[in-house]
Amino acid sequence: MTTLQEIARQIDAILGDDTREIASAQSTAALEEIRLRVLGKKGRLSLLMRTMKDVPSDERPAAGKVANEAKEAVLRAIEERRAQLREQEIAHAVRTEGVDVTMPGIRPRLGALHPITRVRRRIEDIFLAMGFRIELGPDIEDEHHNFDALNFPPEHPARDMHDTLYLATDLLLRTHTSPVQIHTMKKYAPPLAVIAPGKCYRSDAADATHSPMFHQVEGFMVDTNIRFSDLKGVLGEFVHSMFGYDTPYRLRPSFFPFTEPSAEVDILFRRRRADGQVVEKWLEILGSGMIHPNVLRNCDIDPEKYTGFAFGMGIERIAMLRYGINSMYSFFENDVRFLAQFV
Ligand code: 2U9
Repeated sequence: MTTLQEIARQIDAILGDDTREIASAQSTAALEEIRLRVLGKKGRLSLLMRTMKDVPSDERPAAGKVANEAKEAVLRAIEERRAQLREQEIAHAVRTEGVDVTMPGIRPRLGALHPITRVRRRIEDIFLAMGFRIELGPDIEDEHHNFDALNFPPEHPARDMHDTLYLATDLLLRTHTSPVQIHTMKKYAPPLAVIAPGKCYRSDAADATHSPMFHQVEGFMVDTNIRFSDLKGVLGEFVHSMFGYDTPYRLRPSFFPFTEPSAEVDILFRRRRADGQVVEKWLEILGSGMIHPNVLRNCDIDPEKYTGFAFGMGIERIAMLRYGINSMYSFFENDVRFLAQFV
């Protein structure tokens, strides 16, 4: 016969031994071992619970209560110790892994936009402000969109393999962004005011002023009554926004197959030499003209009803003038010492 007294004595022994062991356990694994030894299937307390049926029935409720309280006490002690151990582990990690949350961070090196991207966006902003919109097109074109529709005669030297990169018969890398404007005029009816920025390709060896891949922004405006004075007004506003309102510019007669009459735009460029003397020079920055009637016709626009002007510029050239860069190589070498100056 087991008595309440006997149960209570055994529980005292369990609590005495095990809570001491729990309090001094050195790891969570050791804690788990103790828990199993006491509360596991064959644990001391579990075995004791099984002797309850031998306790006289009038003492059984009290014996059960004592046993349950003992179980709670053991679990509480384990949880307490587990929390202590966790805190110690963190304190130890902070000490040995040398994490000092008060230390200043390492400043990451900032990336920056490529100077060609910066200048392209600046050009885009100026024309967007004047009501133009942006159209893009593929880098690969056919002869019709790159040459024929633009009024290039069949024997024009630009069509030569020496000047144009052909991928196959009648498949080439566009030599200017003009094909975008052909696509646009065929797709939409006037009035139109569009710029076409993008990459262009020519069969040129790389040197300080040439690159087989370069960037252009071309643009055009077509409506009833578009006149040469509209061309001059728009391009004058562009020159002033880009290079400053005190920059003198001039239009000089020129020739392009796709415009008639044609004009090149020069700006008066001022530069202070190392010896302090200011030198002034007229520099060509873009080409322009009234769109040739043949080009309008090729896009199913009636040249008797509509007129328009067009212009084109090399982004590299504008960037070189704006930043005082003297070689095209700088744009494509990707030397971080050069690029980091534009952050
Ligand atoms: C269409 C009709 C007309 C675009 C134009 C120029 C003059 C020009 C050069 C500047 C330097 C190319 O990058 S560069 O080598 N461009 O001089 N471009 S008028 O005229 C067009 C375009 C499309 C349908």
